[in-house]
Amino acid sequence: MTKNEKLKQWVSEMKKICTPDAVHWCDGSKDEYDRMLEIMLDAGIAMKLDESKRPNSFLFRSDPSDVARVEDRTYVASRKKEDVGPTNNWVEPKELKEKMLKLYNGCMKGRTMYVIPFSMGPIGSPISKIGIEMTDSPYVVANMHIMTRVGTKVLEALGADGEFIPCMHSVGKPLAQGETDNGKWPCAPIEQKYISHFPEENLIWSYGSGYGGNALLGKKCLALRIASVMAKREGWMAEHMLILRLTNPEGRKFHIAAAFPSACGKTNLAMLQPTIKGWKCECIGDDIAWMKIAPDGSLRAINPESGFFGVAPGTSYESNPMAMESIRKNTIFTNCLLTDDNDIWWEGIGVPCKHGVDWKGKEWTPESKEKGAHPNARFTAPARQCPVICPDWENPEGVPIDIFIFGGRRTSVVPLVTESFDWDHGVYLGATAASEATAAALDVKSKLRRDPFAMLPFCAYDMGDYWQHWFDMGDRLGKKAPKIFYVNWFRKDADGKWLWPGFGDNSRVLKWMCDRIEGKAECVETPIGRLPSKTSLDLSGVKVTGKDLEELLKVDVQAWKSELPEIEEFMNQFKDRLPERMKKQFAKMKKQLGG
Ligand code: SAT
Ligand code: MN
Repeated sequence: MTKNEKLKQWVSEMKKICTPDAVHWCDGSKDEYDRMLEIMLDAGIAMKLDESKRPNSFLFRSDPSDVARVEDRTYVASRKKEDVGPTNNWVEPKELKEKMLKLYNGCMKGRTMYVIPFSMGPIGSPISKIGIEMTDSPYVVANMHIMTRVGTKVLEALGADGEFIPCMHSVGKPLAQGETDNGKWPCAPIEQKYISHFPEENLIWSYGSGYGGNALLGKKCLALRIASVMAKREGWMAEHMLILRLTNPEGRKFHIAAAFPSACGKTNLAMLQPTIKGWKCECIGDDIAWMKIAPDGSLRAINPESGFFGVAPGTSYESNPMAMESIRKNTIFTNCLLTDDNDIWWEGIGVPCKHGVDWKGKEWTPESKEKGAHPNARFTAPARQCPVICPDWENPEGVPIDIFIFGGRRTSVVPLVTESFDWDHGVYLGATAASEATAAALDVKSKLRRDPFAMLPFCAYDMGDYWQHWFDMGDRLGKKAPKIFYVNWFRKDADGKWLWPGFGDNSRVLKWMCDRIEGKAECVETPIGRLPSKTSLDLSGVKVTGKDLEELLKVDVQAWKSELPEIEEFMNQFKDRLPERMKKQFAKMKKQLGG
């Protein structure tokens, strides 16, 4: 238990509303984790995988309606509508609470309410924050054990009057007397799902979904949405970024933070193994970066998480061997296919599967019309299991960021890599980032989606104000500001063939960035930014033809020009919150493209 009166009061208040059969304070022990899985095995919603192939690992099948984040059921409630801007679903806080309280009323009947004290970031780091999640889902407890630092040690750090971020969660499926889940993943129908944020009081209320970012509230809800507002208020940065360390043959360390929309190969890049001699790459985080300006003026980053919640399909020993190694044991799989020998499988895992049970629980063969694994099937694995986890990944001081990368999945137009002219231009590149659709969000259908800083679904205040925050951070960082680059690994030629080998060979592009910082690599000035000169990219030992390279580094001025009206329209939606400096960047770009 805790000495924190505010916490005690909140727990007893929610207990009265949700009426669980019992309350359990999570201690974060291995015993507790094992008990959660036992409960779910008994309820028939977890399956134990073969112990010799996949030690201590389990498979879950969610309800087919509960497989991803639901952006149109995600709300940001603030007193003034204009504070959330046009990219968030606004609701008046009182109205939303009234609606949700009706749902929370008695919602935990027949279940246990778990109180999960968790730390985002190493306990005691000046950049970390404490959250408390209350949930009726043992699946959430087990996943939070992996994804965050959970338990008694967090309550100790919180003390009697420490600050915490309350995160309320229920799957929204009370049980009648004697009823059990009986093999059915509990959740509420879509129109009853609410993923709600109250940034003015640092509060999260989630109802009706048991899956991923809707339910593991430390991740997208706290570490991005609530943290984005806190960061703006307090002068730091909460970003949707992987963090990695690249060490060159001379032993100089570079730290890179990179933002890509979900399912753009971010986890692959985070665990990249360089194909160039003498370069070493280590992973610090694969999804979120929290960054503060240190007393020495450098920008220091931590990974607030302690696990990977990665997209399974497409992950293989070829695309991401380090992720494959990370999930060999102690891993929770969700919505993967179950093989006949009790292991998991998914499309793109790199080995064939002749027969199994698909993510919906139906018999599956390669002839089946439907996919064996859901495209957004996931693994939850402890970060420490990654063979290339950086020895400094839990350093409470964080690592100093040298380079920011933005990017997206574009089969045309956008070249392999672009260096920004300066900080403001880099902010423009981040703000205009775009990608072709992802499977991580249920309800996003359009083909090309502008996703500024990969934060579109996660920035819980006006996007224009967020861009201004980036400009302000640049001013404060001055000469110590990281250099900003834009990449696109996904270019295809006219026949639909990939132009760039990707994966480990992406290290060649990262090397160019590091060499640019050291003044060792040449560039050519183009209207859209600085690109590698033909000979400055290290292509030793890789098969990229001269023609393909030319295409990868081509700036098609007409194509760029033709995207300007759409960019302008996108920016204009932020009206008077659109920073003057962003308007200036747009005007400059237009002029440079001769438009
Ligand atoms: O399900 S999550 O929102 O946590 C994963 C993702 O969208 O990247
Ligand atoms: Mn993500």
